[in-house]
Amino acid sequence: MRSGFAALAGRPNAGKSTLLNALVKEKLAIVSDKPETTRNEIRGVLNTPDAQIIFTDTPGIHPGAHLLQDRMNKEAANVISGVDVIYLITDGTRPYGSADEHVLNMVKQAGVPVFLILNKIDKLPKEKVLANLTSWQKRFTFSEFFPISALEQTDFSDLIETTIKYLPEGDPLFPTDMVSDEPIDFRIAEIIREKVLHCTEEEVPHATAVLVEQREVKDGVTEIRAVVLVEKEGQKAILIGRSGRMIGKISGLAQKEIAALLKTRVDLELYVKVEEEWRDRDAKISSYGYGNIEQ
Ligand SMILES: Nc1nc2c(ncn2[C@@H]2O[C@H](COP(=O)(O)OP(=O)(O)OP(=O)(O)O)[C@@H](O)[C@H]2O)c(=O)[nH]1
Ligand SMILES: [Mg+2]
Repeated sequence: MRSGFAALAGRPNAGKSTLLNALVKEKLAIVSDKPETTRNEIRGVLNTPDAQIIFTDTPGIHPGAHLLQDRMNKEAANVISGVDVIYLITDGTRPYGSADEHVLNMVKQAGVPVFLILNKIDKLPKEKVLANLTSWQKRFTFSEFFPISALEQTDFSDLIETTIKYLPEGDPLFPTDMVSDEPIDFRIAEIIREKVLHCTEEEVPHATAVLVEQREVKDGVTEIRAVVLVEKEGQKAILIGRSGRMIGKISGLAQKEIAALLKTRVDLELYVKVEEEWRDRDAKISSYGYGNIEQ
């Protein structure tokens, strides 16, 4: 029996969360086309007859102006420092840049085997895949290379079997019937935040936090009240939309997905509140559950 941790690291938008969900065959982490979607570590447990892999998704590594970004980077660094294998996930459609270099330098310091995962090959011609892998190969001695499509691929047995070989021998570290250790209210809040990310543009997605304030089951219906926080009145107006149309759309999309997660009917009440500069306030960031590492 082998068991251990594999971290998914990389620059924002590389497809880390998409890969985590594909590996455990369950949507544990929210996904969007906006960079800096994931804000904290998210674990997904995969059990095979002879191994347990604890995959850990991390926030995209990217220096930024807000304390929130600083804490997200620290969270990623902290995860990376304590695992058995690192997947460096890169967006194969984008050229190697300073963002990749930053990630690579961080990953090198961990001193554990690193797999280069070249993602989004569904959008790449074959010859580019090879050229891209060769260019990465020159920069670091990676233990393994995997060109993948986290979005379209369904069989990851090759990656999983190879990862197991790098894990130490030992008993499972988590219960074998558990896929996620994420608190349910956090998963609900993240689903709502994902719909905000999908429905809004520019600064609004980045300035949004979501907190579930109440959850109660009454006559088979889960009643949930959640607050959507933004930093400015203008952002609040965008989120509410004309005659409440935008928040209504977000609520409708979220409600469906939360109902599927909880397997009950759901009554979701959302309200929008301004919390000025929450992204630069330590206590606020912590209370929303982002970037778990304390300063
Ligand atoms: N075409 C294609 N798109 C992909 C693939 N994997 C992920 N994406 C898309 O890339 C975008 C970013 O995906 P995420 O999984 O949220 O990326 P991430 O690395 O977790 O991003 P952060 O949390 O912001 O660091 C989304 O629009 C995904 O649908 C892939 O294999 N092919
Ligand atoms: Mg992510």
